[in-house]
Amino acid sequence: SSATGTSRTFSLCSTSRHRHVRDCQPVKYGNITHEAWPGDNSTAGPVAVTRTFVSYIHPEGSGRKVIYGHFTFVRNPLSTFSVLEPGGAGGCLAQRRATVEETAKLRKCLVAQNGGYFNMETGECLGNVVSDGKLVRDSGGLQNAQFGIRKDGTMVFGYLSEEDVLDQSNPFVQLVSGVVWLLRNGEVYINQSRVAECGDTQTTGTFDTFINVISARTAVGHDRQGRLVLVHVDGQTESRGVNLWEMAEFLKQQGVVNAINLDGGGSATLVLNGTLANYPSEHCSFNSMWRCPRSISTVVCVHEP
Ligand code: M6P
Repeated sequence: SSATGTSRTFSLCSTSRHRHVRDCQPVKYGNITHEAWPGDNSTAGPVAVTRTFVSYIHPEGSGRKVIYGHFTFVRNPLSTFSVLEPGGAGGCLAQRRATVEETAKLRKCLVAQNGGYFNMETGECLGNVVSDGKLVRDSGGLQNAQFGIRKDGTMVFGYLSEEDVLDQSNPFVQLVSGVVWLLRNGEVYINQSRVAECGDTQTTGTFDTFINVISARTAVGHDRQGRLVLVHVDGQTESRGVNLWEMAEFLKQQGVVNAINLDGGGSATLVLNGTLANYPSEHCSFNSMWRCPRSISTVVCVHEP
C-alpha cells in the first residue's frame, strides 16, 4: 500500500509493459539468494527496548533535514516475535483490515508495527505470511524481499522460491514480505532489489518513484548480536520522511546488518504497550486536523515469550 488517496493498483499495468516482464514472474523452485543469521537466544533482561530518535540526515544535493522515529531492539526473537494476521487468526482469509492497536491487543504485544503490503481495495494480504507456525499465505514464489524466522531460530532475509517457503525440514515459523531488500550484509542492496523484485506489490507509483519518494517508512532487520530490529521513520509522501536510499543508509549507520522495507506511507504505525506512539500521515476521516492510524493488514509484534 503506502498509496495516496484513491488507489493506483491498476494504473501500474500500463507502466509494467515497459519493464522486463520477468520482474513479477514467480520463482517456484530452487535456492535463491538470501542471508541467514542466528537469532539472539538470551533469556535475561527486557524483551524489547524501544528508543526514540530525532536525527539530522544529509539528503543528496541539499543541506540537512530532521527525521523522527523509533528503533526497537528485540532479544530472543524466536520466542518473542510474531507476524500477526489483521484482527487475529483468519484475518488474511477474511481480507480483514484492522488498526495495529486492535491486532496488537489480541496478542498482548509490547511493541507492534504494521507489517506486509496489502491490496488497498480488497484488503487482501500480499506476499508470504507465516504466523506462529501457521502458513497463512503463499505468494506462489513472487519475488519480493522476505523476512522470516525458522523453527531453529535462524533469521532469514532476502529472496525465497515457493519451494523454500514450503520446505518442512526447518520450516518458517514466522514469515512476512516487504518490498526492497534495503541492506544485505551491511551494504545497501537497493539497485539489486530494483532488478530482482516485483515492483507492482506497492502502489505508490512506478518502482523507481516508490524508491525515491520521501515518505513514512518501516523496516525489519537485525544487528550483529542477532537481535531483531524494528524501525519506523515518520513522514508523509512527498513532504516529510525518507526515501529508501536514506532509510538504508540510516539503518547501516546504526549497525543494522540485513533489513527489508515493510509497508509505509499512511500505513506506517508504531504501537507501544497498546498505545499509538508515532505520527501517522493518514488524516482522520472526521476531521483532517487530526491524524489517525490506518486500518492495515498484517502486524509485526513483540511479546513476552
Ligand atoms: C491518503 C489519505 C490521506 C493521508 C494519506 C497518507 O491520501 O488517507 O488522508 O494523509 O493517504 O499517506 P501518504 O503519506 O502515503 O500520502
